[in-house]
Amino acid sequence: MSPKPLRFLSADCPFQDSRVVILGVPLERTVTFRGGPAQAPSAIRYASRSLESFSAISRRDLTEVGLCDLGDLDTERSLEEILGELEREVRRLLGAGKRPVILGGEHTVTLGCVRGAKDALGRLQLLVLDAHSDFRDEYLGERISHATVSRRAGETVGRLFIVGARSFVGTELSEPFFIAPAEIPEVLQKDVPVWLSVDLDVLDPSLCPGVTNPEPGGLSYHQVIEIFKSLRGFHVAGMDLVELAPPFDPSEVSAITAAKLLIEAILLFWG
Ligand SMILES: [Mn+2]
Repeated sequence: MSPKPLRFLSADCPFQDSRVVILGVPLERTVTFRGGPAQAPSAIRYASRSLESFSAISRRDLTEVGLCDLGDLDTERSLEEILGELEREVRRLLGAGKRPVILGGEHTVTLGCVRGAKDALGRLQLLVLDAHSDFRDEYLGERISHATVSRRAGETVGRLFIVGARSFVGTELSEPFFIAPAEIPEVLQKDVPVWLSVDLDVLDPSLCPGVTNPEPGGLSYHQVIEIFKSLRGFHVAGMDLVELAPPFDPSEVSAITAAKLLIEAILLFWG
């Protein structure tokens, strides 16, 4: 017998035939409040097994997408090496015509994603769903950190929009790229690929308490689904889903919510 690795629900398509490719990046390096993101990829895969592959929202089934799960990137090395390999992987996947779905890990993984995507696609716009602005230039002496990731990723991409933010530093609030969900179709360009970064703390902590930095006053599950729906008609090139901290939700509802959001996103964007 050969042992069966833990895979995301319905992710049994061989790589060469796949359209959507899941890659876990259990990165937990610059976390400052409370830990757990290293356990997130496995927790999301495990939680996905409790869900149906059919979506009542898009009326499509995950088994028909061509979903492949590559497992996890090796994170037993320097942050720079991890982000470098992630960048190469995202570039390789996009170059092969795949849609990468990256499971963090802390939010810093978005930086590797957008570097690879920008390289592969030339033009890129970044849409971040996050309770936090993550817009410091430096945090605890680090320029690359979960607390600076939107600034660094925005510098890479050039076009950045953040939805759901309710935790700011100083005068950031007046920055024009903090937008309301309804503004998404107006500000995104139809002819430029979109990278979508979903920090689970964009959801209200009553719905998803198992995150590294819970922030009250968040979006509902259905508001996030409406945001996904508003991206249909745009060219969503890939996405990441970050900051789940499984130890802080023993009910596992947070991991199930993460898995369910992934199913709906994959089917709405690429089903
Ligand atoms: Mn956040």
